[in-house]
Amino acid sequence: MSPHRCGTIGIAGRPNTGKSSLLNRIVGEKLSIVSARPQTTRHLVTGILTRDDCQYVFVDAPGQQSRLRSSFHRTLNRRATEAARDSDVALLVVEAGRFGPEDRAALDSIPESQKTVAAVNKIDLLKREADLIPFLDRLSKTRPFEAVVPVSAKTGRNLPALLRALREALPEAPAAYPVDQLTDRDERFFAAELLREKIFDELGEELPYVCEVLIDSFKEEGRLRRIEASILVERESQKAIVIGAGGERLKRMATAARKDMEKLFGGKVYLGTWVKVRKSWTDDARVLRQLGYE
Ligand SMILES: Nc1nc2c(ncn2[C@@H]2O[C@H](COP(=O)(O)OP(=O)(O)OP(=O)(O)O)[C@@H](O)[C@H]2O)c(=O)[nH]1
Ligand SMILES: [Mg+2]
Repeated sequence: MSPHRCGTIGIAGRPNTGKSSLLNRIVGEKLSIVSARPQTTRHLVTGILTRDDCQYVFVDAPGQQSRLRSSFHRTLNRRATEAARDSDVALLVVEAGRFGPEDRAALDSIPESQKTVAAVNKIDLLKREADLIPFLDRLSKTRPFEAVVPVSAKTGRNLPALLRALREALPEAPAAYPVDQLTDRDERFFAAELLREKIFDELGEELPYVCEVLIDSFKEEGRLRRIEASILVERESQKAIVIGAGGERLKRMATAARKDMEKLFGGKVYLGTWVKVRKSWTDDARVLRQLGYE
């Protein structure tokens, strides 16, 4: 029998390549929030896949970016690089047919000595499959990857090949987590994240980046989870936009978030939401600490 392997896989790549989508697809649960906008992920989120011969401990991370420079965004960039650096294997996620300066910067943040597997995601979007081969060739020349694997997080295509390649690169070790454990984050964390995802879905270009979610209270009453959450914004004008005319937008976001929470937690949820102004929280050390960014 082949030896049991176990280790951490730090996911890296520029924003929006589908890192979180890939993690969710692999573990089969929506653990890491996804949006069409870049810079959705802000925290390190662990997702664990346990197989007979291997336990894969994935760590999703924020995409590396250079546009925003507040102390909050600098913290995100630090997180983007530490996951890949501190893991047994780095998993670089790029988009099929695209390898630009931001991808290059993400790759360069992974030390040369680190074992790295490249996943070429979104192959379902390729118009001509034939274009893939030269792209894989070019990517292979940028670094001696352990493997370069084309995949689609959306359709699930070729994920078994990616898992095989990752397993090969992981150390021989017994499982580090119980077989039924999916993550190291608690329900409180996912409650905040799922509400934050709806902010990305609902709000225009800039607003999601100055919004944060704080869980003020999380109580289990029998089979009901009673959750009170605050959405932080930086200005009164932003608060009005988040709430929307007659409170419609806030209500829509809260309903969508509650439904996702009920699915993930497997039980009824009551969700109360407030919008609060915290001036310049993206540069306020006290608020950042409270949010877990320091
Ligand atoms: N067509 C297609 N779309 C995908 C695929 N994977 C991800 N997406 C979409 O790409 C967008 C970004 O996905 P995310 O998973 O949030 O990307 P990310 O790399 O985690 O982004 P950040 O957290 O911002 O760094 C979303 O709109 C996804 O639905 C894929 O395989 N095919
Ligand atoms: Mg993400």
